[in-house]
Amino acid sequence: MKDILQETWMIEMIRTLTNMYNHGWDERNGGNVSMLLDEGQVADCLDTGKVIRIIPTGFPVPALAGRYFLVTGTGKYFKNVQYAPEVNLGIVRITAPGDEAELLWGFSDGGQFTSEFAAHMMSHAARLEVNPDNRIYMHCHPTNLLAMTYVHELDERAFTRTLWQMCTECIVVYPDGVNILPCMVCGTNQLGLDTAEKMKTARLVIWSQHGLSGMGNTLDEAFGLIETVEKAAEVYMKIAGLPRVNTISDEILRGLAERFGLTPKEGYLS
Ligand code: 2HA
Ligand code: ZN
Repeated sequence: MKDILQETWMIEMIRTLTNMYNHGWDERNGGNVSMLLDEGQVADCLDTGKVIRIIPTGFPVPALAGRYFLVTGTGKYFKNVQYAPEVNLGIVRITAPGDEAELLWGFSDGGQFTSEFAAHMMSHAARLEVNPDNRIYMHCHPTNLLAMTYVHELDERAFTRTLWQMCTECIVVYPDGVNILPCMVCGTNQLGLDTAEKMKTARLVIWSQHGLSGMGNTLDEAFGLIETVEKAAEVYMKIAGLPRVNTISDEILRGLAERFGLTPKEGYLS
């Protein structure tokens, strides 16, 4: 058996969570991340027949039956993960009806997965249908993006266009734009269902007055999406109260997309 704490994916998860904390995106117990693992990755380090305990999920996701996830714990602080990964993280396998999770490693203080597990699992199931290579769901509370949801209209097209106009990199990194949900009670199955629906058409979903979730094939991809949105939101918050003299034209935005062989969200450029 290999040492699970020395596996590349585990090291990358811990470094990414630490980095998210250091970016100020995950105050206190804010934020949560899950990573879909192959059975082989888990079996290299753990006896997959040895279930520590069963944790009910409170919703069925039959599409994920038998799938393995490394996920952050509820109430846990990202800043502490690097010092105690086995307390703050867990590896679970979704059971056949998809409404329970078998704990195989971690949450060693008796804890359980994030309160946003519904949004994670439902979004993984939805996103895998459009992209079978998706592995990551990442949620956090970036300051400028949050601020922007208080002062910018929440129309998805308008919000996306504003972000795209904040630096030339944006349309290249997220040509599908950002989808937006209104302010809702967090940790609910309804928020999970609505987030999953929004994740079918974009890899970024804003929860107004709460935060941002990104999905991707790798931790770097999900992190990079969030980082690029947050940079744009920071520029917006610096200029929002000032007279706007210049902008990035739709012609340039279209040119950027063409240059990188990308298709911007239909109808978002005029
Ligand atoms: O895990 O971020 O959305 C704490 C949260 C809830
Ligand atoms: Zn949150």
